[in-house]
Amino acid sequence: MIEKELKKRNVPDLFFGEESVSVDVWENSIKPKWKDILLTEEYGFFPTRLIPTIRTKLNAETFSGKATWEEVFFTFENDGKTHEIKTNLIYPKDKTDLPFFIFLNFRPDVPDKALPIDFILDSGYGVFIACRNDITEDNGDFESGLAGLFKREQTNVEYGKLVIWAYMAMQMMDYLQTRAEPNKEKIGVIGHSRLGKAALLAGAFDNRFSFVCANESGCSGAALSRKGYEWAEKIEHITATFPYWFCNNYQKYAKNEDNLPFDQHALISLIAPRSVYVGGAVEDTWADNDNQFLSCVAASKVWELYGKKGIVCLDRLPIERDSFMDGNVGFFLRSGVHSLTLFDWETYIKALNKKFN
Ligand code: GTR
Repeated sequence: MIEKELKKRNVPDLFFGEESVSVDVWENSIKPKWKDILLTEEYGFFPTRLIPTIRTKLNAETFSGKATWEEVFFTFENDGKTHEIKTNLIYPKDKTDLPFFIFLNFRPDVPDKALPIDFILDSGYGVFIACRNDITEDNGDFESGLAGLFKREQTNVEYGKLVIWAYMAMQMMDYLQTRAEPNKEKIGVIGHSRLGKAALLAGAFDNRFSFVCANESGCSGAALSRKGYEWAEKIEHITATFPYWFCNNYQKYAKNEDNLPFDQHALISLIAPRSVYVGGAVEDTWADNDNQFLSCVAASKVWELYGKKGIVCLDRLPIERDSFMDGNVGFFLRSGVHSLTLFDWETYIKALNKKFN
């Protein structure tokens, strides 16, 4: 049944029609092509990697004495302009070898009332948080914030804001490499919705992320764009409301999905053979859960190429409370609405504990 559903979408073949592809051919020839297509047609190219100056400040508040909380300030300088971003590093006290989340968050608050920090710390995970608007404002202004440091040419392939958020996640990854607390093989990235799209982008373009949690990332995130339901978000909606998340070329595909030279399974496939977990909520129909799931299914063949399991699921479209989290590509569909909840964190951490055991 899943095959039939996928056939209806007629998404481009990840191997460009080649029958027997080796890991070497995938990594050295096919994967770079997909990267180029996705950046050219959808997200825009990443700007130059800057080397920030970093200072840290130990915070007195320590989450009931069980955690260390440091504020980490990244100062970026380019072309005579500077921008400072405050991030928050919170981890179980006096511990090393920790798995870590780089978390792209909507809000700057610490503690953030929507973040189950106790649960994360008690599970033995560290979290390194940056707020989207501190990185670069979530609007069409490319003159301020991190986006404002680069000379943005007026071309159709210049980065949108999703790329800038992903860029910051990579910078945070650079910094975590210099720290003793994280286990460098166990650092991943998590984001919800638009920041789930950015998390996928970061994981797809930086192999150091050992996992990606893309919560309800939907249109232009995990969800296939072809044959979206009438009630779900489509390229025509997202490019009208949030044109600045993408490069200009993406506009060409509004109401024109069938002519996309890619689909979102290509983005997911770039994460192979690492782990990617896609979360959906049954009432979040705007994010098109069937198409998020089918994208995971379509991407899975790249994991198989590495001799690894992609998604392990039933042969049907997902229903409420499904949890297909045993493979390296995971998908679950919880009850409720669009949000990053305690249940979501529990589900990701359970899968990660199994992966890392
Ligand atoms: C919506 C947008 C979605 C999703 C969401 C969010 O309005 O259409 O693609 O990203 O915002 O980020 O909360």
